[in-house]
Amino acid sequence: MTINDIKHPKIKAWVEEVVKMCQPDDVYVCDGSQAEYDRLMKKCVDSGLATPLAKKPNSFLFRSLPSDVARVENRTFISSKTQDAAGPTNNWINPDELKATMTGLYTGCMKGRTMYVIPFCMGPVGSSISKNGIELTDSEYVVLNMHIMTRVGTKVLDVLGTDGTFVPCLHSVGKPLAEGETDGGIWPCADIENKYISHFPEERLIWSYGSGYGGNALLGKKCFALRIASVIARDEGWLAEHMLILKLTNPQGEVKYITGAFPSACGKTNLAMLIPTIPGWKVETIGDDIAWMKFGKDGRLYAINPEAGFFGVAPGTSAESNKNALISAEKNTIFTNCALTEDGDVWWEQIGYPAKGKLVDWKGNTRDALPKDTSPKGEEFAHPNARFTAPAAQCPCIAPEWENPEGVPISAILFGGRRPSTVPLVHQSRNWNHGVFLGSIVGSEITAASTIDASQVGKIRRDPFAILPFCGYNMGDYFSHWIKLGAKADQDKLPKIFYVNWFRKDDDNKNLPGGFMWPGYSDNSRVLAWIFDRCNGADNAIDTPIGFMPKEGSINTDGLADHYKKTLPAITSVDKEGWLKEVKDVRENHYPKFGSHLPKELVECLDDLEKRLNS
Ligand code: OXD
Ligand code: MN
Repeated sequence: MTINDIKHPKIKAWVEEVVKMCQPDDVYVCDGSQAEYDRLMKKCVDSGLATPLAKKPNSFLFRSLPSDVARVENRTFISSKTQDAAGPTNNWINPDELKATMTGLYTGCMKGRTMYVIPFCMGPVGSSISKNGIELTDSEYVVLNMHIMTRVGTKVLDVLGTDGTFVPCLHSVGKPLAEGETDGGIWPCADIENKYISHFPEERLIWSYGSGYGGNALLGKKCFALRIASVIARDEGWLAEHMLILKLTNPQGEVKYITGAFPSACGKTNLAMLIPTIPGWKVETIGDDIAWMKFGKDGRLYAINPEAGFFGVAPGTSAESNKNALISAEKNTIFTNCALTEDGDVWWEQIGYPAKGKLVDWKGNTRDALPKDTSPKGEEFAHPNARFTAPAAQCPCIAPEWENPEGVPISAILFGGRRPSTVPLVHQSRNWNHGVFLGSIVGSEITAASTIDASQVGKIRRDPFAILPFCGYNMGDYFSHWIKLGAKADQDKLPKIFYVNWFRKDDDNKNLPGGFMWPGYSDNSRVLAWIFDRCNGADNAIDTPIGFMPKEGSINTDGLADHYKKTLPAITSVDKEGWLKEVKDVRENHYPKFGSHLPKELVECLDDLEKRLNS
């Protein structure tokens, strides 16, 4: 297809305007077909950017440059008209100034390359909750990943017709080619100071320049489905959240749907695909990263997964931690920055077995494999943020209704983070506003492993609702939006809200692997079962100063290792001293950041918590 086949005058005009600015050699409109995918992948293989994997059908390995391996939060901007609208937790540049800078960078930036027009849909095509976008990019890698992560092609242009609404998403790797020059098999991108991941919320516009990696470049994901969608959701009265969606079935065959917000690298994908240890229970997956939720006519909150694939972190994914993710990535998968084995497979740290012979590491160097399945920090064979891009439909535990255009009704919302102390295994909020309070204080403790600054160790890095890097507007207003939606809703029909913590530690207890007081992974099903029963009004909780907590004996411990049965009382009781410190930290260090935008309801919850702890 060419530009002239586009029947939507606004899309056509925008594409023409970008062509003038970026000056690509060619323009190609994506149809979303398998033939198109195969052709572009062949182009990447022929140019040396991708390596076919003999051991995994139709799967390929890409290696990026060491300077382009992850999202770049310090180069990510919410360029609303005022800085106040972006809030205290986003980087802000005046939109006129940012556009002028980026127009300079974009001018001629696609010389020597093809510009691809990717019509894509977030959510099932045609669903009333779904939204359409058009990404313009000069990266074949982006087109290939978008094919897996979103619904791409002619069908989207058909739905858009001549005047449908779309979010314009402009992307360039920022590496024009001179006459006759090629990439020579080297991942194209710009230097860090020229990378810009920019959002113009009032215009619902995304401009990304200089990075080819993940969330910086696959603009449907964090940029559209979270940063821009959160603004649209605020204006239209729904929720765009950094949440997994899972389906939980009890031994009697009753079903409940649960969403969960956890900061990056807290095991969201693992929880979404969990294989329960307790007999008769089943977890199926609707989504592993993003949930769009709207109230249905029946007053319940319904969620869809706007994505069509998983962009999962590879290191740490093993048969033990997430067998279903491994099976999802057995074929038709793109691997990025994983290590390559001699027999044409991928390998990464903590895959569950040591590699043999020689490995090509993520930087392209051939080295002898180590006898262990882990490597010293800094010498990893796979980059710690190496990824697999796999079609969701390949997941063995994908729920049959995962593409239901109406979404699924949500019974419970979970919040969690890595908290080695204070926060118990599970507690339930007293009501919706108290749940919003719990979401607002989510965070992870800084450990010696995550900082070189010893004075920071033990402090909490707050990531409210796990959406801090992904909210397109002022986080104080975001809290108010949650409170307002709850106030308008039928209280009995609202999801119940829980705070879970799989990461309590006792480093002195030698029986505990890694010092963790709870085994996590599949055993988290024991907590999910308790939550399920709570949603049915079971008499399985006690009222405590911090909320409802499991009654003694109400968490199923059949088959749980004895040393975890011994730690269970400690992680299911209230650490009063710890919580008083928490209150102080929230009051002095966290809430003041939001100034006058902080809703008074949250301060009331904080005061109430302190009062209960002291009574
Ligand atoms: C992700 C993230 O990549 O949250 O999903 O960082
Ligand atoms: Mn995420």
